Amino acid sequence: MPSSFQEMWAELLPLGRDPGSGGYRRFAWTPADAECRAWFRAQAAARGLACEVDRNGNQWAWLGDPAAGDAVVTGSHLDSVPDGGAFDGPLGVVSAFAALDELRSRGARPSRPVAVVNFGDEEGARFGLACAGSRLAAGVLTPERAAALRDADGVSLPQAMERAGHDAEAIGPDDERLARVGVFVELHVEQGRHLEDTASPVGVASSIWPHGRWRFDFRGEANHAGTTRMGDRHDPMPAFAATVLAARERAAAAGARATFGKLGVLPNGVNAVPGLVRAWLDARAADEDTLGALVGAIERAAREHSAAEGVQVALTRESFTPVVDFAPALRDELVRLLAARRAYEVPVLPTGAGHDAGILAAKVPTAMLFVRNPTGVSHSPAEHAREDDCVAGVEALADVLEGLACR
Ligand code: HGY
Ligand code: MN
Ligand code: MN
Repeated sequence: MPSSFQEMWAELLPLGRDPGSGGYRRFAWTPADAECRAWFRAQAAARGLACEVDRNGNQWAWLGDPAAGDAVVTGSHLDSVPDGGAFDGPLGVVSAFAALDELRSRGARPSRPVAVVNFGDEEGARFGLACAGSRLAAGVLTPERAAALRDADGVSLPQAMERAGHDAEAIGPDDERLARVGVFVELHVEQGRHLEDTASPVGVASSIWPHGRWRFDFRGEANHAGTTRMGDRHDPMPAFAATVLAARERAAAAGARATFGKLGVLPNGVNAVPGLVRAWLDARAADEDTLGALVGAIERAAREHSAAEGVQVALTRESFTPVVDFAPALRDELVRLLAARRAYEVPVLPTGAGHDAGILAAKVPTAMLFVRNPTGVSHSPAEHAREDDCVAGVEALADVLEGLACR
């Protein structure tokens, strides 16, 4: 293990960690996010890399001249889901700096600019839209729509950026910056157990499942829990509960995923029949037809159960990310580069998790490396990767950067 990895990891570990849960709450444009960004700047400075923040709040650390173009870029994100793990995102950023250190110790001399990037607000935990930083840069999220995104306190994304000291006037497509990127490689902890079932610490991504987020508003009539007869109620909760069960059944039958993981209830009183249940569905499948059919079936179930309970239901699609098939030529090149140096097989695997690499793939050649996760658990404090697998990840990333940038 390059000692720099352990040092960086140890410095980052306490930032934004909740002492109660042990999970991370590194939400975009909060003080915890600012601490992570300061950490990134310090790592860039320690290596003499020029650090810049782009118009959408993404951080870049440059080795070589950014304006030269055709850069080899690597990195990931530092923000987290509520009570997230230590690895989802940070492993890619720490490994990126460590891989640059490894290149230096190998005496490798890049002939192309190399950059480490920290994309802002990848998880969308605060404003509801994942990969906001890369979506803005790629023009997939417009500044107008970004201005309409609000956190739980009603603060908009641009307002939060301004409050954190970023000029949000300038947010929007960043073709000029993306045009400097010749290739982007994101290393990420695997969010599943595929690699654990193999002898390989590192794999290469083939594709990202299409996925999206849908908001369901079940509206009924708030009333007294003790005096309202069961037959007189317009209670959105049973309609919601039946929809959750339908979603589980349909997703299991389709080999897909459906999750209601976030919920708001009004008035949210123990002794009140709710007037509103607002629930967010995260749905994913291997292909868009299956996903469309799944969400359609869940919507039909929600409507049927709502009608039976005498409540209204409204559906809003808050985000959708189409299937991403990573460029086969680049993917194969990564496999070749690793196979030439490493003794293990290099599995090529799809993922159901979203990534900035998936957003960038529409604009630049993009690839991903996955590092083995012994339990597969992610988006939880229990998320883990073994230290020797993290070392293998750094070495693999260094192999890839050397192969791409030093020829
Ligand atoms: O939600 C996701 O798939 C990702 O981890 N942002
Ligand atoms: Mn994540
Ligand atoms: Mn991630």
